[in-house]
Amino acid sequence: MKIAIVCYPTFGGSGVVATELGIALTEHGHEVHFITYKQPVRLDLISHHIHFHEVSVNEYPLFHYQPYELALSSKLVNVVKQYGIELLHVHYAIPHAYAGYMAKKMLEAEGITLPMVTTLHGTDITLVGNHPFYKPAVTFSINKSDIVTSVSQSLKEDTHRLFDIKNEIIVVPNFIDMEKHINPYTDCQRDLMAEPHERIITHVSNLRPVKRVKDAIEIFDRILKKMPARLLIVGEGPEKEACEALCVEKGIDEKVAFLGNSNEVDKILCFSDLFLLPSEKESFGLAALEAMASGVPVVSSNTGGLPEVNIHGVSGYLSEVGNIDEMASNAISILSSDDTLAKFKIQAKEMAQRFDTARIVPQYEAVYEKALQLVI
Ligand code: GMT
Repeated sequence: MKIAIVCYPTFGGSGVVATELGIALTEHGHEVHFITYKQPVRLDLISHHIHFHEVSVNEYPLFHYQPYELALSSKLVNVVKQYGIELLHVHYAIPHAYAGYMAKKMLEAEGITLPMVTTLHGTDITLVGNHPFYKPAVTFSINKSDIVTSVSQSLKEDTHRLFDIKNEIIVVPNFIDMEKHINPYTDCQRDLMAEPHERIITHVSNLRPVKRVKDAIEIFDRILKKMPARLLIVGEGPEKEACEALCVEKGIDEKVAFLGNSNEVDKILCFSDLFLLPSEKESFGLAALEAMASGVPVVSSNTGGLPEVNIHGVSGYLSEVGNIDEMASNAISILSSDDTLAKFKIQAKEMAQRFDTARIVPQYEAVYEKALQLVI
């Protein structure tokens, strides 16, 4: 099948999932065309079945806001016609489902039928999409999608609660290639980051307020009072400065490393003992799944889709959002004994197996088949 994928090309989970999906689809014999404003960060274009089409928006002084949706829908029309695309899969409703629907209608006027699958990822529904500025357009474009999927049961329920959605929402969870997480590193280079007796605790996110990175620092501070440890914070975002200041204020700044955005998260996870994800909202928590796949237990909040991923008492622990004391005591209970830590590491990996690429990508292929049938 010739599939066009529209996504955000950044480090965000939705872009990562879209990219990994595209790559996996080419391994199943499909031809995939990524259409976005920059080459996705996880895409290295090594296969001739993968194409990347850049959407450019010309600056024009009249425009206070550049019309990206217009450029995207025009690009979609051109790519669909030039390459004979059979199906469009848009990740993240805003503005991709909207632009996709416009492209679909423009093509329809030329006698070309293009089924559109929209995957909802989280903030497009729970944070941004339900703002009155966007809600009518988001509701419209979700309802006009041929098939809608969500990355967790929790996000499906949130979508029905927050929007008047007429069509069925199919849950297709995010996934991880477990084969790539059979630890390929003989030497994790742990000694670059910590002393042998220190536990390594990691947090990976876009450092936005919704991630509650300061809670992660508070949890780490409590762990540090019980055992030697290091905290690695991976990612860039608006909370970074305030978090750095909090570490200085607590006198723990020498124990915390801010590593910035990284394409080598798996290498960092390779030597991590525990992953912290105390988010306010999290439709799925791909970062938690990536940690689990690397055998890193997760202490997280119990918001959104996290309980579907991180299993309490098995792959880690869940607590109410903001319950820093409980999260710290759960972290300490995992980290205090080598045996307990080893048990949680094994169990984290086992729980990640449920989301192996081999199990989930065929679910997307089934969705595509269904979408094709719908428009015949
Ligand atoms: O977490 C973010 O702020 C980024 C956001 C995105 O759109 O890339 O992540 C969302 O989609 C991910 C992939 O499906 C999910 O794993 C994240 O849980 C979800 N984030 C939120 O719901 C806050």
